[in-house]
Amino acid sequence: MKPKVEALAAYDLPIENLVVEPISTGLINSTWSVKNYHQSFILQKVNDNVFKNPAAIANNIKLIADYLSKHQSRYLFASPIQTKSGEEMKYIKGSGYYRLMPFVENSHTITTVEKPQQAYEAARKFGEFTSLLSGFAVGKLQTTLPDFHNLTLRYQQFLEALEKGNQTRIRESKELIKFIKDNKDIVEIYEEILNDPSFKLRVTHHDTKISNVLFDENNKGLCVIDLDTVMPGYFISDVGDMMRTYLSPANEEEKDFSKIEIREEYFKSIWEGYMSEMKDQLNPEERRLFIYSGKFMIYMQALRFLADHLNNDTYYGARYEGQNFVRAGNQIALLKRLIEKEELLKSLIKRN
Ligand code: GN1
Ligand code: MG
Repeated sequence: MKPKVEALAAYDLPIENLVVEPISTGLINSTWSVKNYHQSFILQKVNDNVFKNPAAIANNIKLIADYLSKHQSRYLFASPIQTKSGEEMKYIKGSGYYRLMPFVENSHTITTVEKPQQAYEAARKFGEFTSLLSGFAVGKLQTTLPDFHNLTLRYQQFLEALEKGNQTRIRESKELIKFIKDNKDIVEIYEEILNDPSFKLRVTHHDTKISNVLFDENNKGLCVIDLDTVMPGYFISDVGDMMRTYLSPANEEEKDFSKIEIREEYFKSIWEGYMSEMKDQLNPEERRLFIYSGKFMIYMQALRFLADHLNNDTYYGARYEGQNFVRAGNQIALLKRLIEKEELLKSLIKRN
């Protein structure tokens, strides 16, 4: 049996009539749509090279589902379906961990942000997720990816790649390497945050790209999905990745960097949407670093892509020679444009 079929057979479904189609999204996990005559599901394979402890994911999702059903029963939450033997995931030897979720009826996802309203809705939903869980003891969540957004460690890994990595690639990346080193103050601010008691650890999604929000027919946000990286974190991770992925009309794969820009009205929408749910939770010290969030996440992504390029693409893989070099250059171009507009963006949210 093929691994996918074997995984589906673990569930209480008539597998004969299932139509399984791949849904292309992330770089890390694989996702399929699974349908029969009456029902639709989402099947996902968790990349266990990256997530070494998939049981921690299942555990976290269950804790959150239980909390929300008790305290926020109206919140729509797509919990994974249990297998016939009551497991949250099915392990297929030689392949990995699979899980099945119900497809939320009348929902759709989008892959690019083309209207400020979409940025607003997504930011509102990610803010709501954290805010609804503000009474949940965040320490109960297990860390599904240790040091995922630990910028200090990411910087060290980048320095290691400079020592041990592909020498030719290191020589060719001189300018990008210099930019990363010249902007190390972004790492230093992160380290100040770690030592600042006003920065709170909250339930944080850590992957706030637009395709992780379900929208309804009227393009209102329904709920957030893909909860693998939900763990204790700082708000800068969620707001920062929204800035990284919603502000520019061109995404991280774009080779023509002249298409990368910062759209101010989208920035304002992220602020308004997020604050509509989080204004009572973020304190002034945190708010002061709202724009820093974007710099933090873009810089970290640039660094990760570049380090991976220098390490011969062992983490992200590459569909063409130099893909991670292009991605790193793209993120650096985005960061430069954000820095150019920083004062203007500050003025947009100053009165709020
Ligand atoms: C990965 O899984 P996916 O593709 O949404 C990565 C993120 C990066 C992103 C860049 C577990 O996310 O941190 O921001 O690629 N996730 C992991 O596209 O490494
Ligand atoms: Mg993800």
